[in-house]
Amino acid sequence: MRTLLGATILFYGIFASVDTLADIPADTIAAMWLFDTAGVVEDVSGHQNPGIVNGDPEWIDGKYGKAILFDGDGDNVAIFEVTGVPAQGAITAVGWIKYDAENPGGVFPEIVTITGQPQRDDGGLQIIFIVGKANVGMIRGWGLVPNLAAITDGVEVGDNTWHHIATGYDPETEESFVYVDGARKATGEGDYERRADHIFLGGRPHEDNTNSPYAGGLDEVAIFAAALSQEDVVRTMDGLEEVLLTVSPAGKLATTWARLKDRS
Ligand SMILES: [Ca+2]
Ligand SMILES: [Ca+2]
Repeated sequence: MRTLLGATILFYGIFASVDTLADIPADTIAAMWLFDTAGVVEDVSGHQNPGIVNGDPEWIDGKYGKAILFDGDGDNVAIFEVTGVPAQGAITAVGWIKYDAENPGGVFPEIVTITGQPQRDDGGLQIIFIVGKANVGMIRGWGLVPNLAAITDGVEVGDNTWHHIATGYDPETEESFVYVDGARKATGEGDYERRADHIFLGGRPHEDNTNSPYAGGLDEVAIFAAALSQEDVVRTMDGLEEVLLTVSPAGKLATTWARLKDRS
């Protein structure tokens, strides 16, 4: 009987620790765009980071609900005067991408870009971008001081099906990281301190821009002021709305409001 009781305590102990590992604190959700309403890019995180839609992106069937489809020619989403997204310390960006490696857009298509100004030479930072038409990575301090990078090598993501990407930086290990479909595929070293004034989705909207346009689908993008564990990354793959409903009363209000507006 004593042995059975011990086993029971051990059993619950294991479950409790797994549950703790998978916790995403609500106050670390800095921005969340679900793309479920055509023509509109709302931030359902509870922060005020709505997107301005430039060009003529389409809304397609997404991984969850609808998704935005950039054509690589003048399409992007601009978020100005960003609130809640850290310029230093822990950060993670997640999102679902769907693109054809034969036509990903520009030379270095950027999917989620966090920066000071739209131009690259102010020491802006980029999170989630495509390298060599098929690999994904993240880099910070683009331009004169590219002091942090993690890029996958030989990971197939350009097969025109949905893939989940998570990139970020963990100050405790001083490592940047890239997860593809829930598995860690690249790690980089280094620290960073950059600006987080604006965010661009699908490339940056400045003139003569041939490098950064992204051609492809994008769904369920969120930025966390935290270095998500692998368990947390996997959890976001089950749907961001579920994450939001579970952890954030403010987010719950925001999504409810968005749905009410959809009906009207
Ligand atoms: Ca969606
Ligand atoms: Ca276009």
